[in-house]
Amino acid sequence: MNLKRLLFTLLMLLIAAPSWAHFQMVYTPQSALTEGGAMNLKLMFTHPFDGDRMMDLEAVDEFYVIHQRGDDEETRQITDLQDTLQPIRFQGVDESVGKAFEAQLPPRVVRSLGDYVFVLVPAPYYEKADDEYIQQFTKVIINVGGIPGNWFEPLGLPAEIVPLNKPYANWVGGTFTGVVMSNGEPVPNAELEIEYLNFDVDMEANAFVGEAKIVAPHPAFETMTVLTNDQGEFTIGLPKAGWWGLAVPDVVETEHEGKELVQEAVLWIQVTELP
Ligand SMILES: [Cu+2]
Repeated sequence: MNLKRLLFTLLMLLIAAPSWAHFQMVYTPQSALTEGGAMNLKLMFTHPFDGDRMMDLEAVDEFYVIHQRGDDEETRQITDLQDTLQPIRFQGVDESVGKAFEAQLPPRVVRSLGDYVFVLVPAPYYEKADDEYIQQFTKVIINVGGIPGNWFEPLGLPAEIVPLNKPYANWVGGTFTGVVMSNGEPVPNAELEIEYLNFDVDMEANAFVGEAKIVAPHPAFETMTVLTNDQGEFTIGLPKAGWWGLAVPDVVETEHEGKELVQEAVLWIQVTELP
């Protein structure tokens, strides 16, 4: 193979590279609920656009929900959910299988009206390719009955995306604005990665199923990127109904077991078709 041919082949390999963005998921089918009750959530580590190459979620450091109704802080309640977790295996469309967890919430957890901010802090994940650990602070926000609550409240996490629009009430064609924070301070010029959850989730089989909803014309459309402004804010358009994952890599660089640990922020938002 001559050099020109070799370079061309390498270039094609690069172009064909699938999306590398990792997204921790906390999945439930519907974020805007009319009434409370028992809930099932799936916690898996994956590439949501490709729905493949499942990664192992070995352990959970923290999993809790903060509930509030209206601006009444007296209604505020933090519930630890570690004891609702059961290990499962979750399968991607490429038949890769990753360790994951399922949370079976009894009816008392999501019971009254208002917002429920779920926070997952996975144990650091060792990424062999980069010889470093990754830890994604992941939020998903559920509402019951339309009474708002604490959806916009910064939690002071090391890496966090704070919504400036209700994450559970978005129309197709609308926009979503948020602010990237680290320990309650905005992070300017942060790179925000955006991926669409491109497959259905089979809640019984613990698997991504069906056909890809979007076929990307080019790899740059699989993981889209936007930078935060000097106040740490970003705005994205919402072109399609479904779940969209927002992730900010490398918010904090620290150490874990003698290796580099990058702490990252993830927020999931749901977009609804106009009737
Ligand atoms: Cu990856």
